[in-house]
Amino acid sequence: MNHLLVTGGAGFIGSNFVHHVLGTTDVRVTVLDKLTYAGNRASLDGADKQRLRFIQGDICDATLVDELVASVDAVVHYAAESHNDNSLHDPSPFIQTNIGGTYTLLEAVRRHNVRFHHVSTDEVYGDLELDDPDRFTPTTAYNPSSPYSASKAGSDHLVRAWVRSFGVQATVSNCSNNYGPYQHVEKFIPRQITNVIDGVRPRLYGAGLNVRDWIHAEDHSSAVLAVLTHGEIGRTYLIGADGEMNNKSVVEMILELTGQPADAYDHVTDRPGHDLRYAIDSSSMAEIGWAPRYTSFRGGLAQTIAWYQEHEDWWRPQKQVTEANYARTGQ
Ligand code: NAD
Ligand code: TDX
Repeated sequence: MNHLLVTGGAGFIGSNFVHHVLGTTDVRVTVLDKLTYAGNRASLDGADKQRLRFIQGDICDATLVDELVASVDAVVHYAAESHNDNSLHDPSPFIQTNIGGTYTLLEAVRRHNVRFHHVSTDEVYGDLELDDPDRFTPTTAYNPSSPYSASKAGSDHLVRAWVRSFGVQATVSNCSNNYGPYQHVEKFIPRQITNVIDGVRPRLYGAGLNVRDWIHAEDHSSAVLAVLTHGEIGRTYLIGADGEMNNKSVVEMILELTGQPADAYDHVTDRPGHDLRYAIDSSSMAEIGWAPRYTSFRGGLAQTIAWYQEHEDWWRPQKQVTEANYARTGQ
């Protein structure tokens, strides 16, 4: 593989992946990104300009997608509307981009017989009880809760159908919650870190007992590259790093690492339909020789806090509008 098309490469996980690929391989990368509110061209600053081409455009634009897909060896598909809370207020762009955009890409890779990797989420499986000994596996039944997770589930099903019906050379990965640099301040961890920087108390939805299975975005990137190079066509891989923690504990750790009192947070209105717990069995990744490098969540979180403290110019322009949106729902 010499040349990758990375959709959503100016978003959080996509930009981490582009830096990872350019930093660890000789591969050339073309990024296709619409630069929605969630995309930021500055997230690609510092990347090797000789091997990176940036195209601002929509994955639903069939003509543009066809032209770009025809020029690469493989597509890694990150572009999506990604925030659950937004999907509860206006599901429409989630259906357009996550389902319509994935369909447009699948038709192009089918025409040009190009390898495709679809990046998805563990949220397609719904949620687990707090005391359930089980974790999600590649055979867990789909049971999405929100418009976001339902649209990602729909896109996963399209990929599987295009593999089976048309022989498209595709793999799928479903990953747990990511944290790390370049994550939009609407998301849980960067929202709380930047609140603390601004002297505002962190906001926990409901009792804060919901559990997420945290993985550093750098580990997600190495995992996707491993699936792209060693994955079996047609298979689904579950990516996780044994990082289960409830939201209250995460907030308390942020407060502790920033020298604040451990109880300096507020409980706010819960998210409707809020998934209780996600947990990933990542043995499908061990099979292809992948393991996470960030085995200490505390260490990765401390590094992430430092990144936000040092990159205020990157997140500051988004902060006020994001908080104004949350204020409308009392969150
Ligand atoms: P993000 O919202 O930070 O970035 C999404 C990117 O896609 C943005 O740059 C945006 O401009 C771009 N985009 C949106 N609509 C587009 C369109 N129509 N055409 C072209 N570009 C478009 O999202 P993220 O958190 O980086 O998530 C990336 C992918 O990883 C998504 O598919 C998401 O479902 C998946 N995922 C995310 C997580 C997580 O914890 N954030 C976990 C598992 C899987
Ligand atoms: O202010 C907050 N307070 C709070 O308690 C916010 C923004 C969130 N939360 C809670 C809700 C969740 O239980 O924190 C948890 C994490 O919330 P999000 O960052 O919105 O992530 P989540 O809904 O779990 O989804 C994320 O992981 C899976 C990504 O946004 C998805 O794109 C990915 O598929």
